[in-house]
Amino acid sequence: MQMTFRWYGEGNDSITPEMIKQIPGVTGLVWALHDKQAGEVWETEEIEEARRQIEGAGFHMEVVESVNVHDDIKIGLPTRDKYIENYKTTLLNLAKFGVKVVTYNFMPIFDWTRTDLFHPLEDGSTALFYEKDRIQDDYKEMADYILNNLHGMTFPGWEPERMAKLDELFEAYRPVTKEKLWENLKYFLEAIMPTCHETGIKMAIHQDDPPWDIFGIPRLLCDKESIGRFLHMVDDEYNCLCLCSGSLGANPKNNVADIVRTYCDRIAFAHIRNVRHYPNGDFTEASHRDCDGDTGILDIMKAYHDCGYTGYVRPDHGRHIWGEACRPGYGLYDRALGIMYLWGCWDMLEKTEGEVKE
Ligand code: DNO
Ligand code: MN
Repeated sequence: MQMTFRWYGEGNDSITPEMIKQIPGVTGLVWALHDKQAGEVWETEEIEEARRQIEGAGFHMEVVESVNVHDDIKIGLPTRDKYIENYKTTLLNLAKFGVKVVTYNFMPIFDWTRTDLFHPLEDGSTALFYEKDRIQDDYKEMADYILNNLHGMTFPGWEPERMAKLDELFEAYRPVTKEKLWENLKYFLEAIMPTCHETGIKMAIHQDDPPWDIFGIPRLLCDKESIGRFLHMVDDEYNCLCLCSGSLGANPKNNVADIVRTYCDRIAFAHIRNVRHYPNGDFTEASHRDCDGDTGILDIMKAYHDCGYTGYVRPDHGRHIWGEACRPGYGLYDRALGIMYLWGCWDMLEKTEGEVKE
């Protein structure tokens, strides 16, 4: 596996590449142009500036997270073709810089969704938390809460410009049934696959987080079956997954290690993190250590190892520990601890591989 770390860029992240350099085994920074709105072309000069920051610090920039998909593509409006053309141009531009994997998601309106960004845990740290009952009611209340707690930081999927038009967005998505959303995803992928072949870039879809419908809007990638449908729908080696253990793991019925084993050859990028469930359907994010949550981190690592996974990996969210003031879920300390846990599992699997048990 190739270890990476998500970095929000100079002036947009309190963590510097020099700090990340001191985490053992991290070779690449997972990056994006965070000022870009969905649908805009990422210009060569802008990518060049990102290269200066990332490669200048000694990291590769092969994984982008995310090039966001414009709502018109998800809704299936006639204007989608223009945005698809822009997407292809962005892929062509990214390929000039050696980008190999582009992560994206197809969640309508909201990206990942939580009701508490700093929920206290027993050990005095805080973590992202989802309270099931609160998501059933007012979407505006939840969006306001999230925006007010980002303390002015940009957060992909929660752009204030989009959040200001929430009613309009909900109205625009009204005719989009789950089946229509599947069709729109297929249309998008079929349109860009030739560019992926031309550039060698794999498209890696992130699962829906949480993996169920929220506020009455459909979500597609939620479990083993829907992931299978997705891969089969556009059966192309460039149509891949960013397999997110924490997103899928929010549903106790998902066996993430089994999903890894089933679709390993189509996983281009792995997000690894741990989630703990409560009997009432709430969940909290937890440390990466297997016994701190219910996601089965050890089984997942074993599954990747058994499959001979050579793709990219990153710790996904971390808790907020040691008083670090950071983006929700994206501090330095707990993600660095997470990486060391993942390496610990992996190194031991490597060492014991092939050893005959007495
Ligand atoms: C959350 C992330 C997601 C992910 C997007 C991919 O922290 O895992 O926001 O980046 O869904 O497009
Ligand atoms: Mn993720």
